[in-house]
Amino acid sequence: MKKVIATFQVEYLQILDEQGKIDDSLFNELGLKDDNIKHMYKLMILSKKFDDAALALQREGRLGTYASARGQEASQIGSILALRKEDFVFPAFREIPAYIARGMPMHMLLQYWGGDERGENVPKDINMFTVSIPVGSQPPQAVGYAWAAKLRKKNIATLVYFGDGATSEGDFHEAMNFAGVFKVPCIFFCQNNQYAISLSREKQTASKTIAQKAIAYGFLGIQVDGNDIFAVYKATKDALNKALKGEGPTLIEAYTYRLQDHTTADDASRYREQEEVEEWKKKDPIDRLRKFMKGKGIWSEEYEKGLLQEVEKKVKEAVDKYVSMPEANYEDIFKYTFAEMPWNLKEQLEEFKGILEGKSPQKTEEKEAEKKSKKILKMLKSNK
Ligand SMILES: Cc1ncc(C[n+]2csc(CCOP(=O)(O)OP(=O)(O)O)c2C)c(N)n1
Repeated sequence: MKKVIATFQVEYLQILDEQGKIDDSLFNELGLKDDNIKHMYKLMILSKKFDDAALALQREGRLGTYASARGQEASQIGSILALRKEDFVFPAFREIPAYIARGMPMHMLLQYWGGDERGENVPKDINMFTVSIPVGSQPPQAVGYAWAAKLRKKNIATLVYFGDGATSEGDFHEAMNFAGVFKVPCIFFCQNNQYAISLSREKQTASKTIAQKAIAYGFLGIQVDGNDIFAVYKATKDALNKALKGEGPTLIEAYTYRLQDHTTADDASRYREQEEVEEWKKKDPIDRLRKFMKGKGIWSEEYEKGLLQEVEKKVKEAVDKYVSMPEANYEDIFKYTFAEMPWNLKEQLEEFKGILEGKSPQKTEEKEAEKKSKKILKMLKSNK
């Protein structure tokens, strides 16, 4: 006998199209006031201006490298604004707009990309974890946090950001499986920006969508237009409400595009066509929201001018603060890794101090070996 025992479908959500036209009934459901929309727009512009400043600083040699989030502002700001302050967020490394929207001091973001560990000392009230460079390492942490919250009967959810590339990591699948089985209040938020450095989405996975991966783990996966801030906002709000009702996780695939290079160390023109980039520029999330606001009568040239002045001032203050900070202490690299420094890190710190004082590690090791052999000799002699 043969019969179909499972079928599935994946929903796609768009509320605001590329021309700035809205699906009225879906939009009205959101209950967003004009001020809420202006707030969204302001955060997107602020993120974009910060991005421009960071790229300029990197070119001047004042930042080590930088991972631009240009093009992904709607995905990040739409999702983070749908959460409550107490919901805890786990970023990957491209979540600058999300950090900004949560109120992270912007000079600290520059410190991080400038190699200064003080930038990783995220203020407690931001409720956001530190940057995760190892791809896919943060979903298990987000699931663990959410599970702990559930066991402690705390009414909070977590949201974890990751890219399409991270979905090929084992950690992602372990986290998804665990979340499905234990119904943890975790929102998996994949920014499918079409590339993992030079690897295209088609080469990343044979699945038609990333959203459908949730089905294998027993929960809902949805694809949203990641350049539509309202669709992202709705999908995240729905996922949050579901999580808080005890109905478990959701995977949201935000279908978007990275407009810049992977990082400043990359040259995207080596693996993607300029025509493709130009096509995606037409879908720019900021331009789209502006078109909508203009049609609604809540945007004007005058308003934009005032906004730009306000935002540029904020970015300049952050840059000035960053460049005038006292130099970082090398001990910070060791200090900000664990709440309490473990013995092996203490040893490394001491060794590093020694190097700075002019003792080469080899010399230190040789001295240690000499000390040990003298001790053994002494023991052997005393045994005789
Ligand atoms: C475990 C691991 N492998 C490889 C890398 C090198 N690396 C850094 S970013 C990246 C691509 C990540 O792509 P994706 O998850 O789609 O995120 P995106 O960069 O597109 O935001 C890779 C392979 C790394 N940081 N960690």
